[in-house]
Amino acid sequence: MISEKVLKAFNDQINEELYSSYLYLSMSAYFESKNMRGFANWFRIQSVEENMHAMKFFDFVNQVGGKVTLKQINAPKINWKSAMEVFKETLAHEKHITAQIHKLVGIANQEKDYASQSFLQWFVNEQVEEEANVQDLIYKLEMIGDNKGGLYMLDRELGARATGQ
Ligand code: OFO
Repeated sequence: MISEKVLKAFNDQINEELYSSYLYLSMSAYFESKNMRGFANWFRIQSVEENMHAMKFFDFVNQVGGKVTLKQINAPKINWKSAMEVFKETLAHEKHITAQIHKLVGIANQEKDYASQSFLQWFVNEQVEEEANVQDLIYKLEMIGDNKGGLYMLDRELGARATGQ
């Protein structure tokens, strides 16, 4: 049985993950409006993955006998100045999520909740990968600078991303 403290923190995290999904979908819409379909594809898949993260918490809470309580999802930002700005905000957002996951681990430790500690390890590892992937794309965008050909090539690369990558 999950403690009230862990349950509240996990329900809050479901909202964080759903907001992440909404934010990345908004970024996808922004790139669609700029006809940058590869970038739009990358963020659309990112959005689906965040929804899956929310569902992992959803399923876990149910499995351990807790009650999922959904809350309002805040409206995301809708406009950015450049692809670089989008990715810098994505990295900042992922760092925020990493900090939240680490807080959850701390709460699970305090509560001596071993099942939740084990469950959260997947997210700890996932965050390392997510931050590294976004940082890598920022380095590529830095290299590209104002070179439109480079941006076109990156758009093609991101267009090839399929679910689960
Ligand atoms: Fe982008 O990460 Fe969820 O947890």
